[in-house]
Amino acid sequence: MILRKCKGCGAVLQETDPNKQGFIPELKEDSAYCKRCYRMMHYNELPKIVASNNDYIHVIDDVVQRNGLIVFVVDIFQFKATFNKKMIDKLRNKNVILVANKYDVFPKSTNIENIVKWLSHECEKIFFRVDAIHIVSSKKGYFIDELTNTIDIARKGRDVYFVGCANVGKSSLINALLKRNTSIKNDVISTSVIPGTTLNQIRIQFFEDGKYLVDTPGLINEADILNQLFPKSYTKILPDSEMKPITYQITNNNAIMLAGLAAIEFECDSPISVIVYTSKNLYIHRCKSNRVNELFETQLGEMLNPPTMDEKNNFKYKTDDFDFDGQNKKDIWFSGFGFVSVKGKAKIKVTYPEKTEVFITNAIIG
Ligand SMILES: Nc1nc2c(ncn2[C@@H]2O[C@H](COP(=O)(O)OP(=O)(O)OP(=O)(O)O)[C@@H](O)[C@H]2O)c(=O)[nH]1
Ligand SMILES: [Mg+2]
Repeated sequence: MILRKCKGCGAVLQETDPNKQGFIPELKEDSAYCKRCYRMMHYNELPKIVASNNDYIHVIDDVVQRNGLIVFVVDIFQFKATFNKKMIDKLRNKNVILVANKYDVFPKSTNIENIVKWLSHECEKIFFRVDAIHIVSSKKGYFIDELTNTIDIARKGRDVYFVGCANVGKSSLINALLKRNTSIKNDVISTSVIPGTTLNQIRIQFFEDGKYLVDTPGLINEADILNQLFPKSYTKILPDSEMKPITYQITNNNAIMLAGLAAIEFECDSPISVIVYTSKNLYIHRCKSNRVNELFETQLGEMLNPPTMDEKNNFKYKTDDFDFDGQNKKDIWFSGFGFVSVKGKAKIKVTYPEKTEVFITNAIIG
């Protein structure tokens, strides 16, 4: 018996168990999509069955053993979380093109050359060798031709595998490549805002020599804020269009709260400049540092939302202290909900959800 796979998620089609991957009520010779993918594509339904890290490990181990070109996709808005150490460890010593997707959410004024240099430096810092770096937007189709050219040169007659954390836009990128380079007009692979949409390898014959583009399930990042929220809050977290950075002149004992997700408190001798890069749907509140605890206690789920009332019970916070010497502009990255750029000398206390992470880098912009 030939196993037929769903074109949208890669699961093996089956007509016996509606609660398992690949279910289709009636399996026919020409069945292409499982019920889950059909409903995602035609009714914008969110998937209830999602990939686990077992699916990811099973597939990634197979991919790295093959002699293919690897396109390692990261989400530029969540760069530090998706430039993930576990992923990188799998990809060392392979032919890798690093692709930073979702460029459309960055302000139009952003200098792309500087971002490429910054990404290149981040790779060098951890001795991660890549053959090329590209910045793209799968959603808007930005720089897809440039990536196509690099893939054509670098693949040297081999298949091309798209790997990366869940939700970075691997499937969207393959859809964009197909729409740009073939007569296909609609998405072939299912995509959604829920991490774990792609369930198994999806192989699409693409090149003239018969070789394939291969999509894979993403590594679910346990520190991602999305894991602690319900999908209805995602629209407040994930920018769906260009971010509008907000600049603050911060004086001693000022604080900035990123809804109820984080608070950043500043101690500084002279005023410093702080720019907040988040979804424009996320409520940003500036206050005195001595009000932060009270606001967390009284306003969580109300003014400070997300988390909503339903979500806030899962939230526990931790704090980290940082000493910025004022030499270079620095970014404070939160796992999944944005970054804050700080120019100036300051002691900084960051309060954020316990299960997430905070990273400091030199500023990505400017
Ligand atoms: N703003 C923006 N959103 C994007 C872009 N590419 C993908 N997305 C969105 O990001 C979400 C995840 O996209 P997918 O293509 O499903 O991501 P994936 O990496 O295949 O995810 P998994 O299959 O879960 O591993 C979807 O809501 C997409 O619409 C982009 O270039 N810009
Ligand atoms: Mg996918």
